[in-house]
Amino acid sequence: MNNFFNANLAEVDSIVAGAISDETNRQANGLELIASENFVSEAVLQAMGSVFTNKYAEGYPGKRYYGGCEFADVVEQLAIDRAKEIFGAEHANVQPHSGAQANMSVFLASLNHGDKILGMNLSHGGHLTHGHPMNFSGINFEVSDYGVSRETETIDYDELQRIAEEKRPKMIVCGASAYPRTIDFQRIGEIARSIGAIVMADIAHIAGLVAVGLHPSPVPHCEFVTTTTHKTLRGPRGGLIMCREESAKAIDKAVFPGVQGGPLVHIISAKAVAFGEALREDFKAYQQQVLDNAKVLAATLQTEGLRIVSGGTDNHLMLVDVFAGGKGITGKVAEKALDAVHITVNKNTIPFDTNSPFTASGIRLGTPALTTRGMKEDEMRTIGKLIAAILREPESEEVKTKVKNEVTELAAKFSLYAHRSAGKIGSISAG
Ligand code: DSN
Repeated sequence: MNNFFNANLAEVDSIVAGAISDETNRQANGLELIASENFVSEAVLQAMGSVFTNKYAEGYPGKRYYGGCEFADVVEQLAIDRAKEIFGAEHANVQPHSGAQANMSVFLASLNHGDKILGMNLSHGGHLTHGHPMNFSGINFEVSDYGVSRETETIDYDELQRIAEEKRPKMIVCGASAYPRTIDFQRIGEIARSIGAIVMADIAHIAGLVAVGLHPSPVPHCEFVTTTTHKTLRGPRGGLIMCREESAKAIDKAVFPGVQGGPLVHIISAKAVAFGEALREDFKAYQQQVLDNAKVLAATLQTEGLRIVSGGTDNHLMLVDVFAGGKGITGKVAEKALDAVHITVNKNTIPFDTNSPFTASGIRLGTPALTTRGMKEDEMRTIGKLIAAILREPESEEVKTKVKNEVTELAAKFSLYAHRSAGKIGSISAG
């Protein structure tokens, strides 16, 4: 039995250990530009891989359905207190396993089956859980949508006001997965109040920027604020809900027992660590660099002749129109061509796209992960040129070889989880 507790993963399961090792190397050797991804600290990784995974703790700190929760209470209360401090929220629930479950819990707490909601169109940058017909939100509620204007490719708030007055939703859902511009939460809050609706702001993408005041906060203007914890916020994969004191009980009841059973205490402990990191002064400098890097990357791509949706970016991401009305390549081809040289991005529809979501006219690029590695403006200029070279000649073996070599050289200068590299996974003992 001793071996059960002491053996390294590599000895117990070489296939899984091998895949983890390969993934560690893939992350280290490539350039990660998926806007929703990031690299957590070793401290966050250790908390995630801790013995808290063994613990059931249904309920909330001080009110559990299981014995032995005293240390689970410590980490959950810490995560709650830190989340409230970061965002200036009256109440926080740190148990949602994901952003989707956070959103589902808000809907359960505040809507009835068949109620009307108004969410941002997915192909204009919204999210599946904001009312897509295939998602629980679209299946259970009557959905209308708003989007961006054709001219500016930014949210058309006058049109949003008009739709809200016409449709009279009970809830307006704002926040986005692929929107490069500042969101005017104050204006959306005013629109909602003018028709007696409530607002849920899903800040999954921009949470890190909001945390340090580099994007206006929705907290004063919206009844509910949800986020994932693993994007710009740079924590473990998971969700978080914030609300006013008056909705605290309803939210806690909706998360458990409404949507979930036992919380993932190991993940909650890692959320506490990440929130502690977000309260440090250097987190603000990190988020500022994320923004600076995004601006330089977008400008470089524009100089290289690519069209950036809405003409630029105010946040950590940008949408590049690679299709250019048929003169370029599809997002699908672009994603594959960049993947081949170890630049990881995702294809993405652009507003008023004529291609399907599976083909798409654009790619979405974000700077949070590369910024965590320590890359700055100079690297962004280099990467912008490399991306443009591939998009110009996606079939050229000569260009691919040259770019791949440059990617490898650049990645090697910014080490990532070096001590977790091949062959050492099973020997990580901390946690
Ligand atoms: N899948 C996430 C993203 O990439 O933006 C949103 O949930």
